[in-house]
Amino acid sequence: MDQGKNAEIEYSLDKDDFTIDNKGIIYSNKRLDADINNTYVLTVRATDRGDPPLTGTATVRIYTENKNDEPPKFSQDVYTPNVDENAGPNTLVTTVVASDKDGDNIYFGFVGGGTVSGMFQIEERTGELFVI
Ligand SMILES: [Ca+2]
Ligand SMILES: [Ca+2]
Ligand SMILES: [Ca+2]
Repeated sequence: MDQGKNAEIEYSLDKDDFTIDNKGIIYSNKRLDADINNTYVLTVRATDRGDPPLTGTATVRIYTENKNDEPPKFSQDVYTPNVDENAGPNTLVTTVVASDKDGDNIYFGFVGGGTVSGMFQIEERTGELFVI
């Protein structure tokens, strides 16, 4: 085993989003967002102070764990379907569409609760809005 200077190791890595200190501890420089990127692959390098200096490398693969930090978003703020005035029961009025960046399942309902509002019913899973 090397003593003194040769035993001192300098660490570096190849991504700006992370820093490595002189003990080899890796820190993130920014908030990681699993919804944008759930894997970060870093190449870490250790260099000794020998003459000549020698280096070793390793790959660090970081998986970010998804949390439910994104609300569902509708495809439109306002939907303006037209329905025939004589539309009978079970007429499809429109389908509302929402997506969730976390990949969560989405359930539809009316504000105030429930899937029925006046003459209309919304399908909880599909977002289809019917006359009832
Ligand atoms: Ca997020
Ligand atoms: Ca998330
Ligand atoms: Ca979500």
